[in-house]
Order: sequence, then structure tokens, then C-alpha cells
Amino acid sequence: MTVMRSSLGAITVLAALALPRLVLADPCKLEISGNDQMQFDKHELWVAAGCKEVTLTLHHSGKLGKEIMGHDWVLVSAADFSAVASAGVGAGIANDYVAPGDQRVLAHTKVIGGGESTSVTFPTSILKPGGTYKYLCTFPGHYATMNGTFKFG
Ligand SMILES: [Cu+2]
Repeated sequence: MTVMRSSLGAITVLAALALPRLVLADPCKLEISGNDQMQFDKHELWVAAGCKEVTLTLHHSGKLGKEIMGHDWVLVSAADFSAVASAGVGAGIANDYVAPGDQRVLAHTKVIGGGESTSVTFPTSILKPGGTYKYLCTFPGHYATMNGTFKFG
């Protein structure tokens, strides 16, 4: 009897520790921030298999305008990374540095400047379970440092 009570107590303590994390972190909502030093604050993002939709919010923590230090967030298959980056440069800021109709772009935000935020929501049905993708900023010259790995499931 003593053994049962102590193991139940341990379970209660574990549940109490886990609960705040479950309540605060919605695994289907992601955030990332870019700065004036041409850096993202995260190099990996992960979405749980149970998410039907993902909302990615991009923040720009810097002060520079979007014409000189703009950032966006673009999701692609790893194999399309360089080609999408190149096509984006040619598309210009009017198209948020994403070539119009580019089927290789799975999801993207608009380009923002310092102090701004923007979001994009997309269904996970476009992703393969267990798949590994890449994200990047397509502002000219940024993708080499502003990129990361995106995992689903
Ligand atoms: Cu950028």
C-alpha cells in the first residue's frame, strides 16, 4: 500500500510539471525572428504530426526598413533551396522576392521591415509525414545565413 501511494504521488508530480508546457506551447504555432544582422533566431523548426494547420509568425526585431534589411520566411523542399533563392532575387520586392506561381514554394510570408510582424497559415497536407524541409529568407543576399531546417512529424 505504501508503495502504491508513493508511485501515485510521483505520477501526480510529473503531471503537474508537464502541464504548464502543454498549456503554453501550441505545437501548431511557430514563431521566428529576424534581425538587422541578417540572422534568424532559430535554425530549426518542428511541427507535430497531429497539426492539421501550421501558423508561422515572423517578427523583425531590428530597426532597418524592408527595402534595405527586409526579411521573409519561405518554406521549400531541401532540393529546391538554391533554385528558389535565385528565382526570388529576380522577382523583386514587389513580389516579396518570391517568383509568381513558383510551385516549389510551399508557403511564404510577405517581406517585412524592422519592428513589423507577419504570419502565414498553411495546411500540413502539403507536407510528407517525417519529411525534412528547408526555410529561408529570399531577400537578396540573405539566404546563405538566413535559413534553417523544418521538420514535420
Ligand atoms: Cu532577410
